[in-house]
Amino acid sequence: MGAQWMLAPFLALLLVAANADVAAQEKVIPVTAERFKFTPGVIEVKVGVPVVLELTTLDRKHGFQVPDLKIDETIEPGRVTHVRIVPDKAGTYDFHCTVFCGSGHEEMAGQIVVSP
Ligand SMILES: [Cu+2]
Repeated sequence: MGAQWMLAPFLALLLVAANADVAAQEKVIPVTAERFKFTPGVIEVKVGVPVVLELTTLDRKHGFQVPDLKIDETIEPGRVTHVRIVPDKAGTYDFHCTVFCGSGHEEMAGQIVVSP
């Protein structure tokens, strides 16, 4: 014991800072799901700019599917589902809930708009 133990807390701090830095480079877009909508309903991103969707639910289990981007996730209560997107083509991509959640389930949908 001695100098090594004194250094340990500093090393830990440096690692945390490094991780925060990496995360800060990617734009995080929080998206909430609830009966029977997603907020925001329109997610705007840009070609070539990676984003991380941070999906959470306010009530029960829902799904998040974007067929054209091959994304198919579930959103569980108490959990955060991360979806990383690197848009490579401009366009409008529809998404919808895939877990039946009640009378408005069919309308639970939105769009990812990728601009050039
Ligand atoms: Cu739903």
